[in-house]
Amino acid sequence: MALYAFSFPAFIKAYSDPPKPINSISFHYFNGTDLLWQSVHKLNQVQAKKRPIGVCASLSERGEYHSDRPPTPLLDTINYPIHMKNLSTKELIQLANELRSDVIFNVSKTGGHLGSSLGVVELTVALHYVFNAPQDRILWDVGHQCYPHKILTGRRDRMHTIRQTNGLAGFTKRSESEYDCFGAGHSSTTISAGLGMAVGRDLKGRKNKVVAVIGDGAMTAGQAYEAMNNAGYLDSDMIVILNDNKQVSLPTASLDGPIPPVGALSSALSKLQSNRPLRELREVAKGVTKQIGGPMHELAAKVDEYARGMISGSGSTLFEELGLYYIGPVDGHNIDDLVAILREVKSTKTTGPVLIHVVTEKGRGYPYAERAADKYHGVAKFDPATGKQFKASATTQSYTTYFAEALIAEAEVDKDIIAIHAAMGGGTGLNLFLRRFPSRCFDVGIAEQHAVTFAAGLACEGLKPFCAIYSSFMQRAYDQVVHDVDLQKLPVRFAMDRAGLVGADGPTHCGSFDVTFMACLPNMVVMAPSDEAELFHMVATAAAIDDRPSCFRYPRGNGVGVQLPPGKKGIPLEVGKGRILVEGERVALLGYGMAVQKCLAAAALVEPHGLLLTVADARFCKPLDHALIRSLAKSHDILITVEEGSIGGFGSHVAQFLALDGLLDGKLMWRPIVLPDCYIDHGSPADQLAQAGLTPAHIAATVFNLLGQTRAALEIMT
Ligand SMILES: Cc1ncc(C[n+]2csc(CCOP(=O)(O)OP(=O)(O)O)c2C)c(N)n1
Repeated sequence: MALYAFSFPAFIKAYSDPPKPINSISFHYFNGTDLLWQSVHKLNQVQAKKRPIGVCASLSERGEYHSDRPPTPLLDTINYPIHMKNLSTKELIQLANELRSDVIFNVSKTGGHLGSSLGVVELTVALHYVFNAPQDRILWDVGHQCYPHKILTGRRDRMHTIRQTNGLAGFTKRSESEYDCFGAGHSSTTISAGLGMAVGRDLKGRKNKVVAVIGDGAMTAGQAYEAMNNAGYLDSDMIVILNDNKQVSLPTASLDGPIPPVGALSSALSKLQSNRPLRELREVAKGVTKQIGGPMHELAAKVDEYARGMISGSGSTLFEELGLYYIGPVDGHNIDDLVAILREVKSTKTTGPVLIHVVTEKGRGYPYAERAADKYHGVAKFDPATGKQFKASATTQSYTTYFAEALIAEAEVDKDIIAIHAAMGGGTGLNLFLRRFPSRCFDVGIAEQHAVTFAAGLACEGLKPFCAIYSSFMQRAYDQVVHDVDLQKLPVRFAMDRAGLVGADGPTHCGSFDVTFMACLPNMVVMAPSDEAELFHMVATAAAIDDRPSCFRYPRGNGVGVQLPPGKKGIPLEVGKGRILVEGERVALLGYGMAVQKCLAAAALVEPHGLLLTVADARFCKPLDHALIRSLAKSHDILITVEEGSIGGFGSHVAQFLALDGLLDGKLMWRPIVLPDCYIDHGSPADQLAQAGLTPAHIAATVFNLLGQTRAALEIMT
């Protein structure tokens, strides 16, 4: 780390240089001529378009929003960052305003992540103005705030397809654009990846910059600290931008309005912003800078204020302790300041890792988002003029809500039940639990690993922890599940929401692997409800299992409409016992979890063909119901297992048992239907199911094929 990074002469030189004309952008670190050619081509494009002079103010600037597409005369001339390079500060501000209007209009038509994108509009403009992506690497943590970045990097004309089948992804995605230098969806990865890129650059002898933008929420995860610790040690040049908007957890954490951000980091950041002695120090720095005199002094003061404001003394920050040079806090909506700081950091040689603390407001510039408790973090389609979202009304509640209700019912009668989530109070439904039992609900921040071991500790003390973590986020805490929970046979209960395909969020959020990675653990009870009533019973079952860990998975979406148990209180199931739902002949469909519903629908599809199928609900993957499987295998010619999970899950456990029990040595035909061995892109749930081959029609076609009725199989698929 080099604390001389902001020496005055360097600064004055950097700032007294006029903005570089486009044709002087340095290409010396380009690989080959392709990129150079592309950039020259883009340059020609922008020169060919005449930029309107005195363009009218955007709606965003005037604070007005209409249902129609807003005028964006300046943004219309910008297809790639290179088209921005000659803009004045005033034009950059206008560009930001138009960009904001464009994001709002686009998201109003598609739904998606809005609040976080609005918060980084100015930052995105400043970054793409100062740095030269894609050669300079700009990484967006989580990637949910990248809509302005997508618009400025050649994807504006496809923003109306975002999160839809065959459309743009809702997060950054390497295969989508060279400007998305790192794919995301799960949080807190950018400092690690950025550091890898910085070290890779050094090893290859390149000179490009690496900028990782990470939110204060994402900064709560251990990986971010692991990366900063290593960055401070390796001392490679990279820039970390901490986007501090005071929302650490998803804003739905509480039903009763905003709550203070969880975690000590957040209060430390607040202190950094309000610390009086440090403010005075900055004033001193400003005074010193003024002695330079001349027209530059005000700008110099501004930069120096930021650059020196937090330096050392008793104000040495956590980041500096870790070896990052801290600059901040910077107003993240002030383009002038952002550009000045970024330019300065960019032009300084060998700084080591630098952290720029940028303060922004989530939902910024869209009054409806700013006012909303959730800042319109994720929205359905809406009318930009009124902010009113068009949410489809449903006759049943989400599985998430049923889970919360079931857990509340258990907690009413068992004071030892504790709920834990990792910054996902709304997503897991535990905001409902928090309201009922404020002292028994823990939001640990985006820290799934910690959540699991924290739960293990609670279990050691005789409490009954329920860890509610999305299936895909559970991946991050796997060693904790194995080493801290399963190995010690601690009764931690894992409620895994968003199991199976998840639609618009795509493969990063798809819950494909949980059955596979949970059911291979020796002590774990692994179960999956086939409907919402079963979910109530499985919550009760998990509460009752107090001598070993247990888990259950349930999907995104709403219940199927079955009757709920009396008093909405589940009854513990016999562990390891499945059930037969329909008695048929020749063919048995053995479903796991929600796939049971598809088995029932498939049975209904083949019934008109004179086939009555047996449909069974396995309920448990571990322990398996050996008696049920043996009986199905012996009394049917064909046994098909169906699950919305990866290879290696329920079907594999059934196959293992069938083989060892000798049941595959005779006439039985066994077929597994699982998710295909590939990642399924974002899209509508129906499209995803079809792509996965997991619709009732696919199951029915499998039955027909195995029975030799190939024409019927073809017909049912058309
Ligand atoms: C590992 C992981 N856990 C949980 C989430 C869900 N999640 C998405 S955004 C978010 C909050 C991120 O906060 P922050 O980084 O401050 O960004 P902001 O939304 O405030 O802009 C969370 C918890 C995730 N993406 N990844």
